[in-house]
Amino acid sequence: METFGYRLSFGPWNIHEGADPFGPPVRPTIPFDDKLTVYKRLGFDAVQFHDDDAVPDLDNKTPDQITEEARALKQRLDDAGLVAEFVAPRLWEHPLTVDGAYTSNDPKARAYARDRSRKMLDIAQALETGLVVLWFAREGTYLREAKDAVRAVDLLAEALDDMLAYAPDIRIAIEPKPNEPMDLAYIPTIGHAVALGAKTRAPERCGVLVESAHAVLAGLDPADEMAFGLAYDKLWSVHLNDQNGPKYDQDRAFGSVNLRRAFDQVLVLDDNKFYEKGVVGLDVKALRTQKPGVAEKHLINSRDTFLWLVERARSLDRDAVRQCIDARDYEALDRLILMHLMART
Ligand code: 3MF
Ligand code: MG
Repeated sequence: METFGYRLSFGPWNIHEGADPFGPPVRPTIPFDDKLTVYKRLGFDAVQFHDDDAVPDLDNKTPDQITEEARALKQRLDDAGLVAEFVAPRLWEHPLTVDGAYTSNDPKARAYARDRSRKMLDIAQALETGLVVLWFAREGTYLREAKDAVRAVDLLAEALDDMLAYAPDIRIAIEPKPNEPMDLAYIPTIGHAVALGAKTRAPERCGVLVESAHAVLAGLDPADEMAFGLAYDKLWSVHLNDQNGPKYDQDRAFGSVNLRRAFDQVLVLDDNKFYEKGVVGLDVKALRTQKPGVAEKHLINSRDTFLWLVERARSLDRDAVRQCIDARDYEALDRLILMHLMART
């Protein structure tokens, strides 16, 4: 498959059972080992992990056990010709994290978050990936008065500092999201994420991951969020997907809601040589209606849409674009882009 120099990844959570807040699973669980066989078959090179995707039940394991299991997984990835793109701590399911992890008002919860993050870093090191991702999940509130929002930023910076000191070779990419599961999150946009990194002991090792749907939920354009990260040389990963309006996080197949918005993301990534900088992750979920046995199509479709849009970006007539811009004829530019996307001349 022609991938135009890009490496592609997804996480095991992107093959899932289809449960939602109002209904149970609609597809059987696929064992992790079976999921691993999907990657190469569909042309993907890299796996994104939560810490407990890599080492299940890690809260009940010793550091030695965790490292041993992660090393065994590294061997299986090698055998399958795969690499780990990143590891992320799952800090939103344990009873102690009910009111947040790093920003919880409860010092016991904050200690748990620190220890769990260190275990996550041990796993990242055993899997030999230099990148970890922080999606802050419950680091926010339902009530503004329930937590101190100034202190929360300091607590987040302290948590980052602890990870940066514990693992001196690791880079951290913050994946912002404005809401869900919390009403309001403390680090809602790429600007906030870049600024938080700057507050740490090692800003050069702090970057960002843009998820398309999260930008749309924030009322922002995903391509501009990527552009902001690129301008600071901080865009280290992306979660491409799509999102119909500012509703719940839908993780729709890339380009399936707004093809032009998808094209604009590919354009900014490709024009800025993202293929030399990071892996393209697809954080997409199958529609709940999808039957077992055909529940990989969201990955295939997202992959193909991404690659076709790379082709569309590279074949765009840049002289014609320039002429429209020079003439300030944006109506003509609008038409040019739509005709190009529809492959009409
Ligand atoms: C939530 C997400 C997460 C993160 C993942 C890795 C479950 O909206 O997008 O996916 O991407 O936790 O950090
Ligand atoms: Mg994501």
